[in-house]
Amino acid sequence: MIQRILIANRGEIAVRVIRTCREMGIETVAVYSTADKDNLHVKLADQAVCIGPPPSAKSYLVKENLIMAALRTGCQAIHPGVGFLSENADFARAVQKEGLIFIGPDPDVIDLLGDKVQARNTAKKYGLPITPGTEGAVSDPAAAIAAAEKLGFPVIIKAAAGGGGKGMRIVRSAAELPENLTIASREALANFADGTVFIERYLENPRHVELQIIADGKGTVLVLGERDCSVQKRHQKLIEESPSPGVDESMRNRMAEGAVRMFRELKYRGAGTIEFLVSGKDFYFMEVNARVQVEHPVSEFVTGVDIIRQQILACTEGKLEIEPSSVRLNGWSIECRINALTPGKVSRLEVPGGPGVRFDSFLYNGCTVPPHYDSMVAKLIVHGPTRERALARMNRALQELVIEGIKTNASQQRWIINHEKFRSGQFGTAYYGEIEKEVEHVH
Ligand code: MV4
Repeated sequence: MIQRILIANRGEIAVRVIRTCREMGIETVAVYSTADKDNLHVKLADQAVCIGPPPSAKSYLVKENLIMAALRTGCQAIHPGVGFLSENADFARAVQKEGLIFIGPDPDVIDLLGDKVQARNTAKKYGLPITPGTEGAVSDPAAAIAAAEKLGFPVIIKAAAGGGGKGMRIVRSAAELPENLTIASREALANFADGTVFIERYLENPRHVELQIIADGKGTVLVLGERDCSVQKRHQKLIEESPSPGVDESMRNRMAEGAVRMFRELKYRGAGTIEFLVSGKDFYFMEVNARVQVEHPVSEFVTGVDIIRQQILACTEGKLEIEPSSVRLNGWSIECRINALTPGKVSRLEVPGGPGVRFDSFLYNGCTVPPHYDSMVAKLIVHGPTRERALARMNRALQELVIEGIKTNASQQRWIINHEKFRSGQFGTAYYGEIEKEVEHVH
């Protein structure tokens, strides 16, 4: 067993990883920018190293400084958390080159999955349904029109190096295609240093459903159920739940079967997510996220598995403590992300508690939320025997939560979950946009 891990991240996810490491008897080294010197992850870690000024491009994204900090403090591994360098294959390679363990899949696997065209073709090869689309890159306008007419409008142009919604264009007619192709490709080049784009048939208001995977890198693949992440504001997830109200046992099994084949063949190692679009009875592979995700706690609640623990074991020991056949899905879990609408000092904090409630956060009474990073400050997660009971519990927990000194979206979250559309479970990715006007009037 390794003795010490450097956590190349900040805030809530760094705190989450530190907690599991301590339970495993693994020492932790936190890193922090000067804006984060009093952050909770710095206080909870065994040691902390300052890695630069507030802008993440000069601190949390500087690969050499992170690796240097790990070497100087005698770490054997680096956990990248979420965001920042968590899916950066060059970082993973540089970590390995120094003899350190990167807590994630192989750099070549990260590269393959990071290319959405290659990921689609890989998924197809292993029998997963993919959205009807071009087999590879599209650059010529005439060829694009021909392909789109074959697929049928509307279509969506996506960046091969993209993901998470950046650089996408929805196109409803052939006339609009050439200009959008140019814009999409230019945006992709500017954002991802790669202008390659491809085209898919556009599905209106699908659900976003993803499976939680943990694999040992030797062919054993655990599927910890699915999550529904359809409630999103401009590609920012707001609410996640497990199971998905739109997935039945048959669909869950078909998704899992394809996912297991794909992850086994890739010799995938650690935690990962396979994303699907769900439209009625049909599902389509979308992409793989080669990291642990923010919303992993809802899967922890329904399976009872500590995902970070299994991820660390997979990547450092090449083994898991759980048999694929022993995974059971229990009850219903919902997560509300709590985002800061303003930075500042938290003058009062009352944390919800009681049965089936979990609060993952870097907040403490008197802490400061700096303006430089992601606005998410906490995740409120509940578990109950049914969706209805979980919803009642989330309402109760949101009522108990008090955050003063900064503005948050907590009261907006209550509005979103109490809407008839959400309560009925009949919603897709368009849901938030449909109620946005109402939500923005909530204070
Ligand atoms: C789509 C789609 C409809 N049809 N692809 C958005 C994020 C990126 N990973 C892919 N996305 C979408 N791809 C086809 N062929 C709709 C979306 C989409 C979406 C997906 C998941 C969650 C929220 C979304 C909001 C708008 C669009």
